Amino acid sequence: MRLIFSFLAAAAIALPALSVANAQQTQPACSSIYTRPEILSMSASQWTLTKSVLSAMHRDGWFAWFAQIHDSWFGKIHSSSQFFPFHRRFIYDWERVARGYNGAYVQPYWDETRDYRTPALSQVLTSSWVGGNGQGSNFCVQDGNQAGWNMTYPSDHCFSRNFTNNGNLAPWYSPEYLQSIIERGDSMTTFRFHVELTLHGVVHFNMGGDLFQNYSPNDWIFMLHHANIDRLWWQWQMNNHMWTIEDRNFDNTTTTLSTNIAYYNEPISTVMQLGYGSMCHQYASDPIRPQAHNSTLQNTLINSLPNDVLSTWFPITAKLPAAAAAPNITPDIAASRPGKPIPYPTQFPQDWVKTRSRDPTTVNSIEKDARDFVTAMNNAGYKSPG
Ligand SMILES: [Cu+2]
Repeated sequence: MRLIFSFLAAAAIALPALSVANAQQTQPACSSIYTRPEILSMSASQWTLTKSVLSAMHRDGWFAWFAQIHDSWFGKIHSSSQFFPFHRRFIYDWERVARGYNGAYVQPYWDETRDYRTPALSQVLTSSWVGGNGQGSNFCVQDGNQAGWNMTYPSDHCFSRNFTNNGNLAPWYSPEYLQSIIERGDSMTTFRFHVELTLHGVVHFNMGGDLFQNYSPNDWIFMLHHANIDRLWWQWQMNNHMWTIEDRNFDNTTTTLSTNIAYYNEPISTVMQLGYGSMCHQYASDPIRPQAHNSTLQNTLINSLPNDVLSTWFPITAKLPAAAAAPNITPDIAASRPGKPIPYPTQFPQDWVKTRSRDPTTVNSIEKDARDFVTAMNNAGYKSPG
């Protein structure tokens, strides 16, 4: 009886893989999956444990270690096909080290789109969590779990943040826009550019200080942020893109699943599918077993947008039956708020675009897409629950 039961349990774990085209998978299914929570859903004891692991990792030089790798490989792991696979592997590596300190550590993510209207007012950026803007002429951070830290990479300096807009930050990107990107990203290049140059870039740029530098892993927000970016990639993968990787590599060759991840020298195929090999994590909002029903946001979109707007900006949601609605697995905090028009997102200053040697034409076209989206939604009378 026990044998039969464990066979059934193993089959249940392997089952999600059958729902996606899976001929590419050569690694074993994980025997157990752990769940990365949204940071604000962590319990007080989980947060206490997390803070003590982070302090120990700082004491032992791990912040400097990860900052140095990210800095050394910066030019190869951004604006190329390495962006998603490298950062998935990198966050996993961080989490692996942290779990060596305490096996109960899981890397949380920050759903930044929840706080997109007024990011500076996010509870995440308060003294109870990761702290807020830096103080004084060096913008040293004085509150939160990294308060008063001295960072050693690339040289001794206080841990700093320097929020844009005189410390107020400015609107980031709405959950609706990220959903639209996921639904409209028909190739890895399109999807990657849209994520990298919108939400990804704006958080680094707007927070300033260490997070703005090539050694951004000095700020633990890096891990929260990239876990969230990884979650968005997973959402896209679950939309018929599990094995989509074609995109330009840093050496201008076309990437395949056997292309190595920068620095790690392991094939990209090893990190593609959560639930296999070393990728034994899932995100609280997006369990590996796919949701069989619309999300709260998708139902809001179906119920409030005219068909032409819906099919232009949300081609996947447009095809969903409204009747498929069911209670969401994790309650959508944003959905309980009164609706308002979507604000236009922050743009990158042109000189910054140039100094980062990103292609200004691409940046401009993506920022225009984000503005056109807001215009179309607001013209349709859409009220964002967030
Ligand atoms: Cu990076």
